Amino acid sequence: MSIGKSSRFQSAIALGSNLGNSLEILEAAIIRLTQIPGINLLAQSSWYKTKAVGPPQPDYLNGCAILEVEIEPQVLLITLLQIEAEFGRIRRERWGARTLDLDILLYADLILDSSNLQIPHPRMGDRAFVLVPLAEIAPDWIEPVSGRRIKQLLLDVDCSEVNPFQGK
Ligand code: PH2
Ligand code: MG
Ligand code: MG
Repeated sequence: MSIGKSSRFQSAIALGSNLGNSLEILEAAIIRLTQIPGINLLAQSSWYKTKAVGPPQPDYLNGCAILEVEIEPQVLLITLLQIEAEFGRIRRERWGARTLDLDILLYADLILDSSNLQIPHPRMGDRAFVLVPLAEIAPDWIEPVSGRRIKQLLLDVDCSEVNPFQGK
């Protein structure tokens, strides 16, 4: 796959928050993404309340979005990190609580393994908090490492701790 200047690709991203007013933060982050030149929002999942995976910490709100991007993966990563910082994210322990986490899950059918960025996200296939919202908006996207559709990957994870978010 070549990434020419005027090319457009679809990228799937995961959003998560478990510190502060997570709903407000996530909805503001979506709006912020739409303001970035070279990013268009194509689809947004609903929000899910999910039990934290990793060290003990509060439940998360999670969701996914499909972006149409005219920027390369490394530029998209920098953009997402900047937005996380704008929302007050401080990086402490790995997998610890955070106001905003924006992860690149998929970028077209690209497989990328660089020191600071792996695409597809290496743990997406194990994570119900990613697959449930992603299956809502992109069930037929083929994860290029496994060659399996998102809706197929979803069959192999336990979704019991990923619940539609009710409260507003
Ligand atoms: N993110 C993590 C670690 N654990 N657990 C849930 N439920 N949701 C997350 O977004 C999440 C997590 C690291 O990024
Ligand atoms: Mg993450
Ligand atoms: Mg992250």
